[in-house]
Amino acid sequence: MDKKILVIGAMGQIGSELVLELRKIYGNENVVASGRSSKSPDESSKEKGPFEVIEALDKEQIRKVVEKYKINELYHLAAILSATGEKDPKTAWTINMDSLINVLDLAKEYNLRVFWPSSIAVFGPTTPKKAPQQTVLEPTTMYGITKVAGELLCSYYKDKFGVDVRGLRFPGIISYKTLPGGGTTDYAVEIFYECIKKKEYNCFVSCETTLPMMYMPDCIKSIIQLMQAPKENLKHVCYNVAGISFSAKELADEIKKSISCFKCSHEPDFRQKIADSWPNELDDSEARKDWNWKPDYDLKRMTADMLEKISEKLGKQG
Ligand code: AKB
Repeated sequence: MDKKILVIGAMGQIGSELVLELRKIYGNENVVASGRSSKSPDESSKEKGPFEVIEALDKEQIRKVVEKYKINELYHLAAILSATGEKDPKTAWTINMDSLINVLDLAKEYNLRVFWPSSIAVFGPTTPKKAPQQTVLEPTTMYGITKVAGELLCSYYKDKFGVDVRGLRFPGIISYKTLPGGGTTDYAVEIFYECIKKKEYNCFVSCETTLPMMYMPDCIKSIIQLMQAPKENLKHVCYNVAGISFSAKELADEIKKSISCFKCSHEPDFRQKIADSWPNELDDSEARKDWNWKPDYDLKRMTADMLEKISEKLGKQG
């Protein structure tokens, strides 16, 4: 059957790049992008294919689009991330959970295959620092709580109603096209912009803070591969996927190899506590075994590409 795809949250960091890739694979007209507002900083998703305004808390609005385009696959990317979630935990709970249950209900009704991103935020201080696939999930952030509850909800809909829902526990995602918004791992993107613009960056986590990260091309590849995998190969609803783990200092040092005058200082704020509660690394052996996952980018390759692309974007030479 031909895919008819809807992406909710298409204007965000992952959505803006995922829509382009899905349109390349499945055809522009078969991928409907959607965002909360018709006014968006990124016009490219609208120019090349269908675009609809969707507020993910409004189930009937999603239903109308599912019916209009005869959607059979839905990517639900709209969410409040960890740092913003700590400022307004109740709103984070409402947006993350109510939108997910809306999507899962519609998936049950219209037989949709669903992609939903989980996160390393499902882990907490009691998780081993190299987080296994199956381990203790005791997060200390509201965002993490919504991701654990979301994983359980996805499993419930899969087991009870047969919904084909698939998820990935993403590390911090590094990219240059669309900025991340409100996450703890955002420093790993900000550092590149500040380096190109000012040759200095005051990082909001300590130099030894080490977190799992992933470059956007690997993130997009992991989503596409998971969604194309035969259903019978998938043993978990949400898989650990690893990319690159490095400390803030290791990242700054790698940048200095290209821009020797770059200076990185550290002034930890409330996000340090969130970062400290997360693992340093992910064990993604189950993803490798079940659907052949393997990332392409290491720290060196990712850093070189980010510096080149952001210099181009800002019209400066590194
Ligand atoms: C965040 O920092 O909140 C996100 C995440 C790791 O899910 N980037």
